[in-house]
This record gives sequence, C-alpha cells and structure tokens, in this order.
Amino acid sequence: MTRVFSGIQPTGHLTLGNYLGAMRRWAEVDQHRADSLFCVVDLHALTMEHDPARVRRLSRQTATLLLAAGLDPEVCTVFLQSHVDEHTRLSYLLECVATDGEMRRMIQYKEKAAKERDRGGSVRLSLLTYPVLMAADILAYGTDEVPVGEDQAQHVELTRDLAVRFNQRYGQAFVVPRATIPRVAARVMNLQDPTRKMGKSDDSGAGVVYLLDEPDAVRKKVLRAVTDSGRDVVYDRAERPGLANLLDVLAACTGGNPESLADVYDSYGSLKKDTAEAVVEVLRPVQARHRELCADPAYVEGVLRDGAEKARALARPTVDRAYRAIGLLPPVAEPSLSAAR
Ligand code: AQP
Repeated sequence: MTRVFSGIQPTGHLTLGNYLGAMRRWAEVDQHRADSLFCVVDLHALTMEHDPARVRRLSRQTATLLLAAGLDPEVCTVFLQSHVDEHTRLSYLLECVATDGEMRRMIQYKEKAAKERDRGGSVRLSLLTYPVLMAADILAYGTDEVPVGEDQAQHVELTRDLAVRFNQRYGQAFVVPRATIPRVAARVMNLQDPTRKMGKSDDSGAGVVYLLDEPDAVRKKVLRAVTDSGRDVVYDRAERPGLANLLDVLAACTGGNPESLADVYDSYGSLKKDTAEAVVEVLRPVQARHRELCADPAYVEGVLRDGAEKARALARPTVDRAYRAIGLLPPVAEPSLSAAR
C-alpha cells in the first residue's frame, strides 16, 4: 500500500492556505487511499525566535485542527514530531550526506534568514539545517508520497536527492519519495499582497484568513482583498495575481475550475462576495468540530499518544537499518538472564 507522510508546523494559527493546499486533501483523499501519517512538526517551530508557551499552545491547537479538518485516527496516524526520537536520530545521519551549499540554496532559508536579520536578530543554525530534519521526517517512514503545497516542493526535491545519495553510497536504505501538489490552490496568496504566499507567520494578518476566523472577519478580509486595476474578470496569474488568487480560492472551495469561473463573473464585487461566502461555508464544519474537540482535550491527547507509539514502531527499523548501513555498530545487547545463569 502507498505510504503517505506530511507535516505542519505549529508556528502560527493555521490558515486557509494550509487547509486548501494541504489539510483538506489529507482528510478527503489521502487518508482513505493510502497508509498515511500526519505530523505536527513541532521541532521545526524552534528554528526561529519562539516563545515556549506559545509553541505548546499552538502544537495542541494544530493537532486539534487536524482532527477537526477530518483526519480520522481510525484510518491514519496523527502525532507530534518531538514524541518520536527517530526523526532527530535520522536527521544527523542525513546531515552527513547533505552539503552546506545545498542548505544555503533553500528558498525558505534565504527568505526567513533575511527576515530575521532585518529584525536585528541572529539566524539559528537549525533554520539552515531544518530541511534535513524534514527529509528525516519523510524518509523514516518509507514514504512514497508527500502531499504538500507548492512552497514545499524544493524541500521534497532535497529529500529525494539525499535519499538517492545515501542509497548509492551506503546501500538501499530509503524509499525515494515524490511530492504531490494540488491542482488548484497549490499556493494561496496573501489577500493584501498577492505576490506573497498566505503564510501563518505573517505579521499583519489582514491578508491572511485563519481557519478559526469568525465568518464576519473572513468576509471583511475577502471583500477587502487587493485586486488589480482592470475591470473585466479574467484568469491570469502573471498579470492579474489578485484576481487569479480569488478565482483559485473560489474554485478550490466549490470544486470548480478557475478559468471557467472567470467567465461567470462580470464584476470584482460579485466575485469577492461569492468567494467570501464559499470560504465561510468551507470553514463552518471545521470550526464546529474544533469547538467539540476543545471540550474533550483527553481525546486529543489519547490520539497523539497512540499515534506516536504507532509512528515509533514504523520508523525504528528503517532508522536502525540506516545506522548500520552508514557504518555504526549496533549497541551490544545486555547478556540475557538465562545466558548469565
Ligand atoms: N499559502 C499556501 N497555499 C498552499 N499551501 C500552503 N501551505 C502553507 N501555506 C500554503 C501548505 O501547508 C502545509 C503545512 O505548511 P507548513 O506548516 O509547513 O508551512 P507554512 O504554513 O508555510 O508555515 P511557516 O513556514 O511557519 O509560515 P510562513 O510561510 O508564514 O513563514 C504544507 O504542505 C504547505 O505547503
């Protein structure tokens, strides 16, 4: 059976981009057709200046929202990255096959490091190396497919390169995975600046729809979305990015096609109104389920505990095999009681 793995960082409140680009597909498609693992990658949230209490809070909230979005622990595995040591164990081995040049070419590293420097902060070494940890997240599970938004395609490419290099040097240890990117809403853009991705660590929030935004807040943000100076409604991502973003979001929410939807509208106003309502409707059941789950934190904790146990059992043999392959001796077993007698 196909093995699917994907993760989400507890670095901020989850956004419509996370939902349309990744989570919805995990819940509606992937968990039912593949042996799937979905992970709150909390260690990745430590790569930038962080507040420990906020990371704890967001890790719980992110896990709860994954379940609210429809991940079903009966058919998939949901867990926290830091609960499974195999991720960091494997990460070090992969650092021994990755190069510093490769790391410095990662777009997210360049962007986030520049942002951190602009703020006058220093760049954590883990920001440079976190794509290797992400590769470990994926490779530890013999993953075939990684369903992600477009922004993560480069990291999955790196994962493939590391897997191939390790296998060539030290013998077949890893499955070489591939990214699966959604047909629409692969990169939902910021509503106030459609040249930038809608990201959860965005400072202002005015162009970001959060999954837990009240319906009126969603309407306000969509109705105020920056569009382009033209009047006609056409789908052109390069020349009319604001409009194309709204058409993408509407298409993703209604199951339509952005090009054909463009033909239906003759004004920006009606397109914005329908897009706002479509987003409100898509978020409604997620928010309702989130409220129910918040009333039962013990259930969420139980899911995460069982998920970590399952994930550990799956990852350990692959990681142990990689340790042997690269040249590390197995720990010497304690003499058993019967042998000692
Ligand atoms: N805007 C988006 N459009 C489509 N897919 C998106 N994803 C994220 N933003 C969009 C996809 O959601 C999954 C989990 O994302 P993540 O937690 O790895 O990344 P992030 O939300 O981009 O988090 P950051 O890096 O903490 O926030 P920013 O970008 O604000 O700095 C992934 O599959 C991702 O592709």
